Amino acid sequence: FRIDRVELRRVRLPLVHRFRTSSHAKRELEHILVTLIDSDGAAGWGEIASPSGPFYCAETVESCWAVARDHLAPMLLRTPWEHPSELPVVRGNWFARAGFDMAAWDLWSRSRGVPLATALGGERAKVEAGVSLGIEPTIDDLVEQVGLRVAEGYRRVKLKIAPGWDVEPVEAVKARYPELGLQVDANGAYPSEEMSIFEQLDERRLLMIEQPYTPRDLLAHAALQKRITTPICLDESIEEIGDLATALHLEAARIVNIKVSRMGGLTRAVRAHDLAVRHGIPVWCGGMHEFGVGRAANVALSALPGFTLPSDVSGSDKYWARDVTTEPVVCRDGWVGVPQRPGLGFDIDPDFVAAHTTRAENFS
Ligand code: OSB
Ligand code: MG
Repeated sequence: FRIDRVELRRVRLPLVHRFRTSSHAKRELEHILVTLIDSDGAAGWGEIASPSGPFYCAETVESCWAVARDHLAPMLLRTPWEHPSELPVVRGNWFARAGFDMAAWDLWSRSRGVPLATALGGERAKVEAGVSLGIEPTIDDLVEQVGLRVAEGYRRVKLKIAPGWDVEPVEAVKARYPELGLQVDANGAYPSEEMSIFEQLDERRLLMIEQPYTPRDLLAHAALQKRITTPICLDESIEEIGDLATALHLEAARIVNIKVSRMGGLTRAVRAHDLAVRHGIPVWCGGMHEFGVGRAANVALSALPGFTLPSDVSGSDKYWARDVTTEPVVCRDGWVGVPQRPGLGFDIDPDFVAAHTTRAENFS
């Protein structure tokens, strides 16, 4: 492939429901859509789903825009490739790279006439989806949110927790929905010495506890995993394949959340999947409130055999009144169908994208 033109668009959409994690709250999201146009005029789409501020990870929409504009786009314009794994690389900047990698996979799989899921090694026709619920003003608000999602058919719910919002909300949801699969995500909000909260949560039969401590403190996660029987799941800790190898060696987790954005794209997400599978570690696909483009990539990735736990690939309607794709991603009874069309399997809605674009730049 020879890329003749790269288009970058910052697209802003309002969330249907405010989302609050241990570190920040948001009402609208601005992601960067990447379009790669090859010498045959074919277009591949990718999404840079970075949060606006450096709270989940070090990247921001601004940093991604700068790296895409100053490095990734110019490097790609002068570097031909045959497979997405050959795209030029920079250090770090995973979210920015993920948008280019995704667009390359879209192009590549469409040129071969296969669905993206198949191109990645996926085998499933549908993937199980859960929902991730933010911190709500009150426990009643949270229980109401859980009720809405249960009524929609989701059978696995993840609750964001933070110091002061942990055992109580978990108890309340468990009491009201005892059959629901429940897991929690701290986004690294607890000090590495904190054990007692997790010992209390350990008695609540949770599916997993995600990222209790700060990302680089793998030793703290390993110490906690020795003390509790609930599996620890790592998210922010795993950016490079080497991070995963170290975490597995230290037994710092029994489950891994694989995010396309956090791993720098589908190529490395598949590698992380393969390594986890070799170690007998189940994985699931995490989300960054992706628009339809990134969501389609998450669905395709979740079709791989090691993704045996429900992924955060909820239907578009959980996030947006209308998505950037002509058809939304739909979840029925907790399942999302894997598209059978070549490539991402969704078409972009150009007018809707244009109407929500705050900034655009093209490179050739
Ligand atoms: O930690 O998984 C996370 C959203 C933004 C930043 C971090 C996380 C999340 C989610 C949302 O949990 C998952 C989704 O529904 O896309
Ligand atoms: Mg997480």
